[in-house]
Amino acid sequence: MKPVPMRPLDFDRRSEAQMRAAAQQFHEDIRLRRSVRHFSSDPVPLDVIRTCIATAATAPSGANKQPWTFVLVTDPEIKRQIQAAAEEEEAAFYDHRAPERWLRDLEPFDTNAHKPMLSAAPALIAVMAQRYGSDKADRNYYVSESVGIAVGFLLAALHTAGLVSLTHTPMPMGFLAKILGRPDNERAYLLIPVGYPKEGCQVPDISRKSIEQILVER
Ligand code: IYR
Repeated sequence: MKPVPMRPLDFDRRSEAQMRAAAQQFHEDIRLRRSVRHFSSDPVPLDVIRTCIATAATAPSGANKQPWTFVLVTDPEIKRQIQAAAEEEEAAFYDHRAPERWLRDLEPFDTNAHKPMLSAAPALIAVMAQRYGSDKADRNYYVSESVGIAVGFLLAALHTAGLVSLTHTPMPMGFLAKILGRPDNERAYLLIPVGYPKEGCQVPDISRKSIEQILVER
């Protein structure tokens, strides 16, 4: 293998005051992001979503394999098929698959097997993780870590652009690759409805853990 050519890093060192202000501003903005379950059907500018997906694709990944595909779904008939298949899995989850404790933990979130947001939201992004590349010998590494980081970038980009989203994980998600006609190396990782909140949209009044609860310094 020949070494990758190197080039200078594009980096402007900021003053500490600039760093503090930038860190604080990003925190103040991203803390307002919430998972939204009630979507308006207003159309969204798809070029904005494409730019957010391009942002996701700047994420670091194992050996720079970029083991992800983002399927942007806006076709009402495909959204309807996805909703029907997701609701079938979710019905089994809420009816008998989920252990008692799991259902109790979900109670504050007012979730159930009905997923109208999958048709109502103007766009769905199906995030696919590539288990391997062009063939099985073309290995990918740290796939779930890599795709998870890319999704973090995506959620932040969507929020920054002024859109709301939901990280939806119907289980199992095998139906997605099938409906979307994805190749065998791809597995559905997350399904993300994107759009505007429905008028009067409510979200659970929950808080995040404090910095003292989550930060250990040594
Ligand atoms: N996938 C189900 C259940 C669900 C599970 C967890 I963990 C959540 O944080 C939310 C929902 C559903 O989408 O309803």
